[in-house]
Amino acid sequence: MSAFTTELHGQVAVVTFDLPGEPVNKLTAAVKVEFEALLIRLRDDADTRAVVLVSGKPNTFIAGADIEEFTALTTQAEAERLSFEGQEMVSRVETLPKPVVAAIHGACLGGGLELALACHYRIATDHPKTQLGLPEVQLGLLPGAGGCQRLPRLVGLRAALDMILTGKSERAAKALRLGLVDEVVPRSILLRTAIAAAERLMRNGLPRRPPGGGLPALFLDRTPAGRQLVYRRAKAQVLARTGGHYPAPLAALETVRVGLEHGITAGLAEEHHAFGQLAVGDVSRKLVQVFFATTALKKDDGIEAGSASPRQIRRLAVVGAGFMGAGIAGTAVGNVEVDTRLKDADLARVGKGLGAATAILTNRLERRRITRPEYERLGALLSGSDAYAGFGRADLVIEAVFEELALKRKVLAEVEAATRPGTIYASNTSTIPIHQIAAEAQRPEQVLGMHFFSPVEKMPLLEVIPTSATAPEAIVTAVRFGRRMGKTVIVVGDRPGFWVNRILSPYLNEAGLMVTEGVPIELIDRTMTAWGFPVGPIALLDEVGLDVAHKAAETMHAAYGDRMKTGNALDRMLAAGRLGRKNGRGFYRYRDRHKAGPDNAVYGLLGARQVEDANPDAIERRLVHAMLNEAVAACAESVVRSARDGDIGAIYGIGFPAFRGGPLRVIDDLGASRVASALHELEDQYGERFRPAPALAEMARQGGRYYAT
Ligand code: 3H9
Repeated sequence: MSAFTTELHGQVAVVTFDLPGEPVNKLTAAVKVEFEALLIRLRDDADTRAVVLVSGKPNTFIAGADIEEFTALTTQAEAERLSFEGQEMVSRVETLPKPVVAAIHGACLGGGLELALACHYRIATDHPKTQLGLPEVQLGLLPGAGGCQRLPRLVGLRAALDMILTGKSERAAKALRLGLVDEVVPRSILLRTAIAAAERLMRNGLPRRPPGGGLPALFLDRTPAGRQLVYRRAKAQVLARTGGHYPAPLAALETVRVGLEHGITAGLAEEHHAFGQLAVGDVSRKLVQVFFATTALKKDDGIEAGSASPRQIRRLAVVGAGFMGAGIAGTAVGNVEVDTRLKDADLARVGKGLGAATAILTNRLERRRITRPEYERLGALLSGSDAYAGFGRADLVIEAVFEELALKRKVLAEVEAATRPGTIYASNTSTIPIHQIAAEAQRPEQVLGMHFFSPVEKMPLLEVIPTSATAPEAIVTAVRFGRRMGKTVIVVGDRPGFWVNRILSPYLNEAGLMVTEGVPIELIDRTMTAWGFPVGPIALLDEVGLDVAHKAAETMHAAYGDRMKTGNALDRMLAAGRLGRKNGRGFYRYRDRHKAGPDNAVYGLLGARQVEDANPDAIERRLVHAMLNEAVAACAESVVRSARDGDIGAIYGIGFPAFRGGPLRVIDDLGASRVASALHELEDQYGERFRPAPALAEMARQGGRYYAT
């Protein structure tokens, strides 16, 4: 079946791209062949004087090259050829002797945007689903179909680098401001406007565009010295952001540079060469696996497919208006547009919570993500109370009160009394097992956990935790609701700490122990950020709050015994009134809530003397292996349903370096026996907490792996 259909409107051929049997349009090898043949026909057809390219899919223009084809690439030469052929196809659009107009509605990404860039005119709809971007670096690649060449020429060097090096996409309004599209229209008139534009170009010739980038571009984009400055700054920013672990943005920067300094032919050659190298590299392989795992999770409801249907959530209630509760309320209102009631014990707290929830919307308004009328409309969905007024109408209640079992049980009982029998109750606990919270519940089948991460509006993960009594309908409802909040959702087992905090606990404990041994705080953090974590473990403790971390550590110790025993670092820090960033005193010093260097007074407080010759390799080995070992133990207890869920949970929940693919991929890459023998050595040196989990020893014996490939 054909991917393209053509219909003549006067002398304008409207080409509709609708890849049969696929949810999105993508540029597969077969599509490229068909499209090139179509271009020749259009060129030779005397009745056609202009072309409009439009998509037949509901929410995608073109999602880019077919990422699945990348997984079949085995050699650099093959990958180079794929990019070269993409460049050729796109060039044929640009050099078609008839104007081509791209009529863009929905995602216009990667190769899709590169194709649109080669068209002679671009019109986009003002719909939020319309996003234009070059996300290739997020897959460890660079735009390989001419995007590194055409984008800077169209929008200016700085704006192009901002898009290419981060992979972020832009909505239509911003795209118009950048000069990336020529017009923005409502969806209802997209086709009509595109045909009119094609007729105009047919009559008047191609538009002349001023070079992009505005006034500052006069120096920065259009003089060699200015551009050198931009390249240098961009490189420094990339290195600061990626720690040098991701080769793609640097290769993209070099490709853009070659293209602008030595001409488009040299640029295209550099582009397909670099694409070839990156596509068969380990980082890209890992990031592509992460992409497919994330996509698969979008369809996984955590229950046997079809065994229950999600309930509609028209009203949400959140108990606890602290930082987490307010974050949940603000994100739910902003993303799901659901009527939300925030409750706390007194009106002062409720007011503060409503303020914090509204700040999430204000931030979106300021960043022009929403309009003023949308802001007003969303704000009106938020309300607050110091009683359970209105809970009788809630479909879902999320509890986000202090992490204390007795309090959580009390709130559950109060909510059950104030709600209808069908209301789902979710606890946002970070460590306490849900079955303990639900032990006295009247309707245990409606109770589960929804563990959000802080700050809620930014962190991409949600753990949904059913108990053995939770009804499948409640599970699928919570999963779907979390997804509508914009989260990647994993359904995890009801064990203390669930998945993310379970594997984080021994890692943080070990870091705390190191400080009591006198290992420099900054060295510990620097070692782990160099390994690829976004923040080091000690800085993370300060961020989380030492009181919160201490509470969680106690729960974990009680549940798992000495393996999770904490040193006395947190006790002593708390006794000295140090709560971390929130009160400006933690392992680090803070000035105006900004980190201002490690606090050397901490060593005295912990009775430690700073070690002069601490070895980063040893630090890394201890910390990484503590986490890997716990990941194996938790997997063996079926805390996660698959290695995929475990790795995605670690990447999105704690920022485990994505280029390593997740802790379970790391174990596969190193080999279970190597991990086990490193743990044996650590056990000899530091004690039983490093004893390899029985499941790891078993894997080591059998040569077991988590993934087949
Ligand atoms: C590129 O273009 C390189 C060029 O520079 C070089 C050329 C030479 N390929 O996410 P969804 C599948 S690199 C293959 O659930 P949504 C997806 O796996 C590419 N498959 O929908 C899923 O499959 P299934 C740069 C793709 O509405 C189904 O479509 N482009 C691709 O939530 C539905 O996806 C990107 O990185 C693809 N390109 O979101 C964009 N795209 O149903 C990647 C989607 O079998 N894609 N699929 O599980 C996205 O960001 C989102 O999918 C999109 C839709 C926003 C488009």
